[in-house]
Formats: sequence, structure tokens, C-alpha cells
Amino acid sequence: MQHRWDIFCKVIDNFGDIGVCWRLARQLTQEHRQVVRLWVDDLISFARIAPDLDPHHQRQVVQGVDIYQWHPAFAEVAPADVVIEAFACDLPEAYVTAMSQQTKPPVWINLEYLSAEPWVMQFHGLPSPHPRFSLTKTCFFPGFAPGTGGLLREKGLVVQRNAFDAAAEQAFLQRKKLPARKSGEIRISLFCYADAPVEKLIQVLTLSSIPILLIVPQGEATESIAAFLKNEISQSESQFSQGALTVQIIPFMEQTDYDQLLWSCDVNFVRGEDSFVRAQWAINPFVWNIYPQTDDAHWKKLDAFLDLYTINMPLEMAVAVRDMWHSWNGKYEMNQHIWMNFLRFHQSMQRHNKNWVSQLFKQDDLATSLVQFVGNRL
Ligand code: TRH
Repeated sequence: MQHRWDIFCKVIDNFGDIGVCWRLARQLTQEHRQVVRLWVDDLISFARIAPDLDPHHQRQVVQGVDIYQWHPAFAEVAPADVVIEAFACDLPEAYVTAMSQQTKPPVWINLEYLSAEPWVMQFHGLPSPHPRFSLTKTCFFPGFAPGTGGLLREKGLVVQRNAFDAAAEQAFLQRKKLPARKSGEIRISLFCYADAPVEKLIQVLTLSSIPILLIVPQGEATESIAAFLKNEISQSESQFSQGALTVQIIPFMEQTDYDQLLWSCDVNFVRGEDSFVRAQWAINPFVWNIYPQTDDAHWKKLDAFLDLYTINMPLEMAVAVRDMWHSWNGKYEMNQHIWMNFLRFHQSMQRHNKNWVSQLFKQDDLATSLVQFVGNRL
């Protein structure tokens, strides 16, 4: 059944919040034929991952999604049938009041951050009554295990991923002005936070006995690389080499192109939430830079995922993954041994990742879970 949805998104500091909301909005519109309004407070950040969007327009339709600039002075609007408050972003007071005045109150969902921690299963779907109005908000947790809301995954993803053969890869590389593959070369994509040990990684990669191409979309990592190599990277595209390593700085890509970059690289360094999930769909070995939290809560989150992800791995491989991820997140210093030991398992890790992904596919995707949840309530 078709319903009207309002998704509210505040861009906190990065691209993850809008990355998730944008994917969800498109999926609800295109796959589930829902009518979606997406309210976003920062259209400039949004336009970096969706270049079709004009950040100067207060309202526009992109890929079937009705996008609105969300201003602090929120104009009166009639609430939709379903209201998604992404990552506890706090709905405008006037909007909540209007929700409470509907004859049939909207289904109100707080879409939470992704975590593999076991408590998520207990909290997923819990109602939270509003203190003043007769409205109930439900906490909806994405997750990796049955009993959670699942992960964002488009219907056509497998078909698209499988169709990405050598010719499609070549076409992608040409379109993005990336060098063609050299035989025996390892390709790595790098997306991480400012405090990831990028200099250490570069030192280690330059010592490789096989050529390495490190592809870095512009951002925090490019600044660290420039600082480390004392090389001014002022233009949007740049390439430089040291030892076996060639670093290619590329412009930040459109979200769907970034997916293809992940498919085309042998190893992907990803971060946060959305790129971390996309790296899993890409099958290739990946290293996660988790979003750092002040109280160190991210370590529990990182280890909870590692526990799940490595459960069926041979012990040696699981240790190699854990060492690489822990050192990349600063638990101890990364060195060549850790990197080489991780790389040693490349092929078997790809096989493992295929199984991991098949297991995740047994669960409904997040958009489908939301549509089902809503369908039972409206
Ligand atoms: O940008 P992030 O660090 O976002 C984070 C996390 O979501 C974190 O949980 C949250 O608390 C914090 O923001 C506020 O990393 P993430 O989640 O991977 O989001 C990046 C998005 O940017 C993702 O949708 C992929 C997209 N992207 C592109 O579209 N083009 C690119 O070139 C790159 C590198 C990424």
C-alpha cells in the first residue's frame, strides 16, 4: 500500500546521516512506490554525495524524492502517514503538535545508528510514549542479526554487482579518469577519519614488493597524505608515487559511483556506517575505521561486529582481521607484518565475505522491514 512518508535528517558532521537517509528515501520511492518527502538541514553536504541536487533550491524532486531544505523556523505542514526521525534528530515542535492533532496519528519511527551489539535485538521495536501527547515513537535499529531492522540493500544490488565484469570495470575507470589495471597490481580505496594512521599505512605500502594503487577520494585522508608526503595537493585530481605505491587522489564521488569504486578495489578502507555496509556488499576484504566516540564506546561496537563477522573464520584469519582493524583504529601501532598477514588471507577472506553476505541476505533489508512494520500499523 502506498503511504506518505516524511524523513527528517540533520547532518551532524559527516556524510553518514544523509548517506543513509538518501538511500532509504530512494529505496522507499523506487522499490516500494511510497511517496517520500526528505527534510535535510544541510543541502551543501547532501549535494556532495548527490550532485543532481541544487543546494540553493528550497524544494526539488530528485530521483522521485521530494527534497526540502529543513530550516530552524519550520513552516506549518500537514504531517505524513509515516514519520522517520533519523538518528534522534529532534522533530520541529510545531510538527509534533500537528502530529498529535491528526485523527489517526502517524507512525513515528526513530531510525537508530547501526550496531552489532547484542542489546540491539532487545531494543529494536521498543515503543517510547511521548510525555505530553498521545503519540508513540518506535526505536528502529538496523542490524546484522535476525530480530533487528536489517541493513540498507537495494533489490537490484546483486544483479548490478554481478554485472560489474572486467568490461564494466574498465568503463567505470575510464569514466572516472582512473588508471587501467596493471597486471599483478593491488588496488585499495581509502576513506577514513583524520586520526587513522594513514602515514603508517603509506610507509607500509611503499615497502610492498608488488605495485599498489591507493585511491583516495578527497577528504580528511588526503590532507594527512599531503601533510605526510609534504606534497601540496591543491587541484582536485592528483597522483604521486613512492616505492611500490602510487597514490591517486580523486574528487569525492556520487554515492552510486562510490559503490562501484568499492567493487573495483581489492581492499577497501571504509568508515562510519554507510560505507562500512557498502564494503560488505562489495565482497572484497575491507578494513573499518569506526566513528570515534568520546567515552570509547566505539570499541565495544567494533568488537561486537568483529565477533559476529569472524565467528566462522579460521582462527588465523580472524586474528589477522582483528589485528588489522585494531591497529587501524589506534589500539596499537600498525606495521608491515600486520598488513602482510591481513593480505595473505585475501582470497579466503573473499570466500568468507560471500558466505557472510549470503547470511545477511536471509534477513529483510531495512526499507522492506520498515514498510512491513508500517503496513501492520496503518
Ligand atoms: O561520513 P561518515 O563518517 O558518516 C558518519 C557515520 O554515519 C557515523 O555513524 C555518524 O555518527 C557520523 O557520520 C555523524 O561515514 P559513512 O557512514 O560511511 O558515510 C559516508 C557516505 O558518503 C556514504 O553514504 C558513502 C558516501 N561517499 C560518497 O558518496 N562518495 C565518496 O567519494 C565517498 C568516499 C563516500
